[in-house]
Amino acid sequence: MTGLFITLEGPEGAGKSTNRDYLAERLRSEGIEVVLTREPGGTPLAERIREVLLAPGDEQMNPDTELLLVFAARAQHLAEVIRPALARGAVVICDRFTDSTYAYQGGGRGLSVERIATLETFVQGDLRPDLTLLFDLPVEVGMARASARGRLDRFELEGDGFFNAVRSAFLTLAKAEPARYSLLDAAQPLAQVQQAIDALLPELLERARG
Ligand code: Z5A
Repeated sequence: MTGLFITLEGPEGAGKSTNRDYLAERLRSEGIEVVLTREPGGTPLAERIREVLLAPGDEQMNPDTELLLVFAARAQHLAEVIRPALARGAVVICDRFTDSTYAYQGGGRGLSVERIATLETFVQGDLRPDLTLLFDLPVEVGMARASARGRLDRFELEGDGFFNAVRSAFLTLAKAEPARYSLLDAAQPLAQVQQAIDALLPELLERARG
């Protein structure tokens, strides 16, 4: 039995976490087993790697170090949470996954796609998300939402150039794989974003039930 692997992607403040919970509730109310998780993180060890990745510090993190830490956390997460859940037929909803690596370490930091793809294959084998919801919105709207929360993490301290590159990398990924991606306008009021998610539910339920 194989479950369904759904990832939520997008820049900061796009509403991934809010809508991850919403989508999980909608699926659970239909009797589907849902495993909610996130990256970087998702296991105690991977959450410790997340803390290292997000904490601002005096020593600048080398982009290769950042890339390797992201994939180290992912290897643990896949082994402990994602693969076992998919093997028992659950729906896994993951707040960020490898598309974020292409967007942040690739688009934002300028690391090559080839280098990221090599690690993707090494860590994931042929496992890829079945469906990815991309919450797209202008950088300034997302940053205003993220800043309203208070203290900024190491990524949120980057400038507009970094975040515009991240957004543009996400849009390029979505364009390259239209069958996997659903593009949502995350600048809309929450009720409208959730209506768009509701419109995807019949197909998701059909796929989740195999
Ligand atoms: N990262 C990486 O570099 N490489 C990788 O491979 C991976 C990650 C996997 C942590 O991710 C960082 O890790 C991330 C990239 C890097 N960079 N940063 N920063 P994260 O997902 O934990 O961090 P985040 O994207 O900053 O999360 P976020 O700011 O919490 O965004 P969100 O989950 O998309 O949004 P939210 O928490 O659901 O909503 C934010 C606020 O907006 C909240 O008050 C909501 O009530 C509000 N909101 C949500 N939707 C709406 C709408 N439609 N209208 C109005 N207000 C809304």
